[in-house]
Amino acid sequence: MTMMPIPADVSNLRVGKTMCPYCGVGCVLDVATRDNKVVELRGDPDAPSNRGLLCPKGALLSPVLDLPGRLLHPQFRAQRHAPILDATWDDTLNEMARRLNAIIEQYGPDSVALYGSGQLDTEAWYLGNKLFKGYIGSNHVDSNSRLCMASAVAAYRSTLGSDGPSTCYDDIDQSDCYLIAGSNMADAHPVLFQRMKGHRRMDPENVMIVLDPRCTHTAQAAVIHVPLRPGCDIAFFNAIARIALDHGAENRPFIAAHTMCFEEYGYMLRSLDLNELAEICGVSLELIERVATIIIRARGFLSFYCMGLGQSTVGTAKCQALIDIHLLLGQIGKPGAGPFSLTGQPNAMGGRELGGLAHLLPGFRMIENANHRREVEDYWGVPEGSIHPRPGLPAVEIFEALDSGRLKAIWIVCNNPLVSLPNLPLARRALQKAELVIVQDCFETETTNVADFVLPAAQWIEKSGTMTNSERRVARNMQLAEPPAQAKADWWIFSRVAQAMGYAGFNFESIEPIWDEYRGLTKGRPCDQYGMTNERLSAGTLQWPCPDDNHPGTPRRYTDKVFATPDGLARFITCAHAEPQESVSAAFPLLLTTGRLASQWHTMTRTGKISRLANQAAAPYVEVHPDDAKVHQIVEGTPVVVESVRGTARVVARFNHRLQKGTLFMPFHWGDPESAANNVTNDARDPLSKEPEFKACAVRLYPIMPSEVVEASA
Ligand SMILES: Nc1nc2c(c(=O)[nH]1)N[C@H]1C(S)=C(S)[C@@H](COP(=O)(O)OP(=O)(O)OC[C@H]3O[C@@H](n4cnc5c(=O)[nH]c(N)nc54)[C@H](O)[C@@H]3O)O[C@H]1N2
Ligand SMILES: Nc1nc2c(c(=O)[nH]1)N[C@H]1C(S)=C(S)[C@@H](COP(=O)(O)OP(=O)(O)OC[C@H]3O[C@@H](n4cnc5c(=O)[nH]c(N)nc54)[C@H](O)[C@@H]3O)O[C@H]1N2
Ligand code: SF4
Ligand SMILES: [Mo]
Repeated sequence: MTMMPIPADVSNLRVGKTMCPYCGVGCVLDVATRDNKVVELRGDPDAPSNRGLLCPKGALLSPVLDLPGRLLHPQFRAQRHAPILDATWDDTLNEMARRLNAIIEQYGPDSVALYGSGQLDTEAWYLGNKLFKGYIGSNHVDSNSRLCMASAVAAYRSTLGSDGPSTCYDDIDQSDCYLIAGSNMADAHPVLFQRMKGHRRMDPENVMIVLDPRCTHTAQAAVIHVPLRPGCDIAFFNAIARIALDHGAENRPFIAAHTMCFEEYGYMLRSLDLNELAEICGVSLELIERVATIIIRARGFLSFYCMGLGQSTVGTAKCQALIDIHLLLGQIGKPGAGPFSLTGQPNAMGGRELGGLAHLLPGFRMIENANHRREVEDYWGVPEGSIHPRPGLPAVEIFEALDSGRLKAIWIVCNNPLVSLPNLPLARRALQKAELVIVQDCFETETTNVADFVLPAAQWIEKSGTMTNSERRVARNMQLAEPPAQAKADWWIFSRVAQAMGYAGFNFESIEPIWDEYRGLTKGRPCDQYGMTNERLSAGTLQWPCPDDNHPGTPRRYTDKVFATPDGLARFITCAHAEPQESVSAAFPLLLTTGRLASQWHTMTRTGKISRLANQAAAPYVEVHPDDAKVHQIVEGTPVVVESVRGTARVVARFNHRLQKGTLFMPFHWGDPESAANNVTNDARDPLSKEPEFKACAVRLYPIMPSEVVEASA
């Protein structure tokens, strides 16, 4: 193990390992603190996920402990519109328990919801999920992962039988063909992208193909960029598969021995017209054929995908159509090959494992499955029937139900929905109408501003906890600083609220026994973490499945080609192209897509206050092609309105001649009610995954007249 250079003065020094709290790459850091200040920070050279590397967001974490706007005390309003006042934890816990219990008594358990996050550690999120599903009896427990990974989850389950990628980061070094589809890895998963670029320098044969309507930093580094029309991935994947069939490149022995439903898939592919598919995609058939030829010839075909596939009304089908190609070519369950969904948040994978979505229970169990409910009820020691047999409402529907009055109370944890949800006008109205809004965060946010209860949470190294990164690697974060003032770890808050509500089963004083309870529930499940004892996690990281104490962990799944379906066979799913739910019209002639910037993390509660990161993203803006700007009378650098049927965003116009004509791009980081991108975005959802269509909506664009600017700022 490489030791970190220790500062000369070692008095009061706390030294340890922790994960970066931002993206799902899961970089591990060596950190030293003194008196709750970071005195040393570097990427852990021994960590398999980052091998010492960090991106600027991770490298600039030190100031995070002292940023302004920190929540320091519990606060609550005596009634809905009374002023919010500081309170003690005792009073807050008692009053919150009393108000939650009163609502449950009056309207039933079905009237309360918990909205969690892929940024919560496993122990905390496990307790919140247990409290609501096992004790309160409400399955309205969902997460921002619904806005993010839900389509990938649904696609894995329907094709391979279980959620979670089959692949690992080491596959990067063994692949000769990367397809990056709907992911801007250069900005969103930078350390992984560095590793891919490094491998390509060593292996000139490796080809990197990027499928993205925009010419992103990722696309600029690729050998081939396919600038497809937004939303047309299924047509593209089906065209690749059809060309493979035409070349007789399908892997017959693999298909015969390890899959089902190939016939229907093959029949559909043969009924398609390649020229039509190319036209749908808006790229030449020659380009598609070139890509297909490279993929067919690859020894190891590795595909990476993220929100450009998932955040769509056909998000699940997009992911399925890509997995179909891997099954067609037998490019899965072997080194350097497989579909690799990139998780966005640091514990989005862990949140899925512990059942932090409205249709799930811990260990990838399903609410709808009576045996699964019974197993979990027995384990928790609650009476049969405690877990409601119907899945709860998914994220956006929770807010619709608050708006319609069906739900009365919401507890929002580690999440800033008044910036990150689509169709913000509806979300704002929903939280206005709710009878009780509880928000648990580390910082003041757009969402804490409207809360009845504000619960101050510890962040990052102010607590310990466990997280799973994109390659199923589980890591233990060490506490290396004390939370400020009254802030408390999320697991502590859940356990104390549950106790105040009168429930047994939540008497915890540290994370270790919570972890032990949780890992027992994964025993024998596809995401088995039973072998990951507290001792082993203190010494290093492990990849699931890891069924017993001596098991080394599993870098790659399905190497025996036995999939997680009941019969062990993977399923082809036949998918047809469909346009985004909203198409452009005379009134709304432009298509808006949204996404991220390298320097900012989501709603900017931390990265927006760290000057070296904030300087790179000064003000909210929309990117527009100069030709479209001319048509809509937009001058570069001037204020404009982006408007959809749902709302408007007032931002500055920036020209980008690389954008496809007819499309606009907005980063969604800024949450000011005037300028938030999500005032405009579409909350239409994929019918299978319930993930909303953040990546395409119809808008119009017009300049703000100078007189209006003066008025607005007066
Ligand atoms: N710097 C930074 N990094 C992050 C985050 C962050 O906020 N900031 N967030 C993390 C999280 S939670 C997530 S989920 C990930 C997201 O990571 P990504 O998904 O890589 O990021 P996005 O910018 O949302 O979208 C990716 C790309 O999808 C493209 N796209 C839009 N429509 C389509 C389409 O129809 N087809 C295809 N093929 N592409 C399309 C967009 O042009 C965009 O370049 O990033 C993680 N990493
Ligand atoms: N238009 C558009 N909208 C999008 C997307 C898009 O691509 N386009 N992407 C969507 C996706 S993929 C995602 S994942 C979401 C992300 O959306 P959110 O999760 O709502 O965004 P964050 O800013 O990460 O919010 C996390 C909050 O938790 C707080 N926090 C940090 N650490 C802790 C902790 O340890 N405990 C507690 N209690 N709080 C903590 C932070 O201060 C912050 O307020 O946005 C979605 N919204
Ligand atoms: S790549 Fe992701 S996990 Fe690694 S330092 Fe950057 S933001 Fe953190
Ligand atoms: Mo995400």
